[in-house]
Amino acid sequence: METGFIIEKSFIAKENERAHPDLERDYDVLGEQLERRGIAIEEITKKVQEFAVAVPSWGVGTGGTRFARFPGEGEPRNVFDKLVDCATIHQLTRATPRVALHIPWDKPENPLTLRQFANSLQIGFDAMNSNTFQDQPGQKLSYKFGSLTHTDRNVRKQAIAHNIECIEIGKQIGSRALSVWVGDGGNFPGQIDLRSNLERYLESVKEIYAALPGDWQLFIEYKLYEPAFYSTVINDWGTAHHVVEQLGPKASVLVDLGHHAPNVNIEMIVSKLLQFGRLGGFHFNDSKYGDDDLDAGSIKPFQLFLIFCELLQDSLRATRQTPPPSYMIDQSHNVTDPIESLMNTVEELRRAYAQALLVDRQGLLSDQEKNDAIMAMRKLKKAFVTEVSPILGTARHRSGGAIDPIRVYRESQYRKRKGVERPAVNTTNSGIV
Ligand SMILES: [Mn+2]
Repeated sequence: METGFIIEKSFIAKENERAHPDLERDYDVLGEQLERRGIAIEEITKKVQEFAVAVPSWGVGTGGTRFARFPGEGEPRNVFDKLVDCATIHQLTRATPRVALHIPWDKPENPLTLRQFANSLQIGFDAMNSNTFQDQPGQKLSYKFGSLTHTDRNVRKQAIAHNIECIEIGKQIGSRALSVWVGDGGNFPGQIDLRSNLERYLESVKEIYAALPGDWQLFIEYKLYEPAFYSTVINDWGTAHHVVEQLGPKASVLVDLGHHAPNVNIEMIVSKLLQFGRLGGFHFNDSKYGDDDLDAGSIKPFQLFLIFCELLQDSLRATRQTPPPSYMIDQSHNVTDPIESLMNTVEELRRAYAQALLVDRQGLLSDQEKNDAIMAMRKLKKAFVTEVSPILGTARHRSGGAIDPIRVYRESQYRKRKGVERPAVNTTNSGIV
């Protein structure tokens, strides 16, 4: 399998040489400022270097809306092309060593060939994502009126079998988790008996759980609405929590940041799921109105920071959740170059994490004990407004990545070259439409 154009290490090194003197100065100044606050910058940088997040294979193609999709230049035509794009993101950011696959969009003819190809690119695989929210060509029964919850047992059986197939493929490529999200629900009051709908779901998902290998995790993703506009079977974290409790220790709740009503306090949900030991992981993205799937931190960076504060707080506890939550991105890119958007998101996630690391925890605890609301809030704000970019650039540089990934990506002409290598095809199934 050919990779086509790949950005040379020497090219990144040359670009870094140009950016390094300024970065070093900024890093030294920030180091001094943090030292006055009793924070060792080196420790923060090391932790940031270790922060990793999985990229979604479906995120490297241009997405679309209910209205249209505007394909970009040099889009990946198949799963191999997608892996090359994902590996490029990891090469420049050094933060995305794993790719989450979506079946059947990425269904490999030979999983072992795919695994070897990924190995050659020095990336691995994250969670498998099943799809029973659309019909595939040649599929026997339709999911128009549901999948795992369908009133017809044969449709449910087909959807269960598909999820088990995802596990089987995942086992061969080295994945350790299955994420299940269903679009099942109703558009009209009365269309669905809400209670028996959830009962059927539980019956189905128990069969999937039974097929899960011992060292695998099952992530249950909830969503308030869409594609169904009136009711959804797993509509919120409470329902998802009930489901994972029914299933067993290998099941946990997946929080997709876009799957809530506007203004919901997501950091509070995160705190609770951690407390219950049931936070499986995240699908990071951002939104203004609904499940907009915009780049993380683009609309509500403070919320993202507060979520990382909760994650960090749990990780410091003796009773912290094990295993720790999995970090994944789930975005759709309609007006940007998907590779740039994903690198932008990776940077914003590391930024929120670095800012959370700067919170004066002892001071905050003491403010909380004294019920000093204003000082407690100001401690969070102080960490949030710290410009941590020099830490992010230094972390990438030390790990062999680019100081400025988007700049290096643009300078390399990667997209243009892929445009030549990958003539547009009409059958692309990348992106969520
Ligand atoms: Mn998601």
